[in-house]
Amino acid sequence: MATKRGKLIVFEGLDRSGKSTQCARLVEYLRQNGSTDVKHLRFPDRTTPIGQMINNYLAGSSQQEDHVIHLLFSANRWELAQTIESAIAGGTTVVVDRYYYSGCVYSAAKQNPSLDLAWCRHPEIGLPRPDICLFLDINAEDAANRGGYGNERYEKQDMQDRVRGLFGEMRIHEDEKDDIVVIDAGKDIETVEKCVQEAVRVAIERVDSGDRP
Ligand code: Z5A
Ligand code: MG
Repeated sequence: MATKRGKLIVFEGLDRSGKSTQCARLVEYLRQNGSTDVKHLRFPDRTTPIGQMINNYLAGSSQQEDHVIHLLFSANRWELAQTIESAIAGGTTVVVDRYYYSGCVYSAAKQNPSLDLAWCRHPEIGLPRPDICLFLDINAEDAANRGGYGNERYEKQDMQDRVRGLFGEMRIHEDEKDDIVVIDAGKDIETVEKCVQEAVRVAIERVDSGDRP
């Protein structure tokens, strides 16, 4: 029998929505209960030379022009595109903490007139398409209850408010809406985890039954 292809599962959402927490839990769950290998990635991948430039920018120790840093974030995904494709083709499921959705909304939130969502989406075209993007949705009050922001460049309230609005636009966009499942991330960690597992189960079945190429 032919090996089933792996799936590409993406976590997205605002800061402190619980992406890294749920990503790690899902990887563990799939490793224990799934029948495939699982690869865990996160973007930005700060370990590559491009990722180190991004890290320095986020930490505030270097400056980058808005379009340049946008393209570096995108390049950081393209660096791993072939790895993701090969893993999936070989039957390994890939779980990713942030993807091009973050890439688009954080850049567009800067309000640079020549850096709107459409411009930001362009360099991401052709990246492996997620089988599901789990959007962890949290309101401002619940997010605030999870503690203050860190010291990185985008961790400011006005930026986060614009990011929230742009994520809202992206979630309903014609090109994205079929891939996105919204999860109420304001619930406790275990409840969110169960919702994630159920949404992933449905997505995996859809791929395996041929409903999604
Ligand atoms: N960025 C960009 O501009 N362009 C791009 O292309 C990409 C990213 C990919 C760094 O990202 C920055 O890069 C980010 C976007 C920009 N800027 N900002 N702002 P990052 O992924 O490295 O950011 P992070 O440090 O991982 O933080 P985060 O993603 O904001 O957090 P999170 O992963 O969503 O949350 P968490 O670490 O899982 O949980 C946060 C806390 O809440 C923690 O104490 C948990 O224990 C707690 N938690 C989690 N879930 C719950 C529930 N359900 N209830 C109560 N408490 C909870
Ligand atoms: Mg995180």
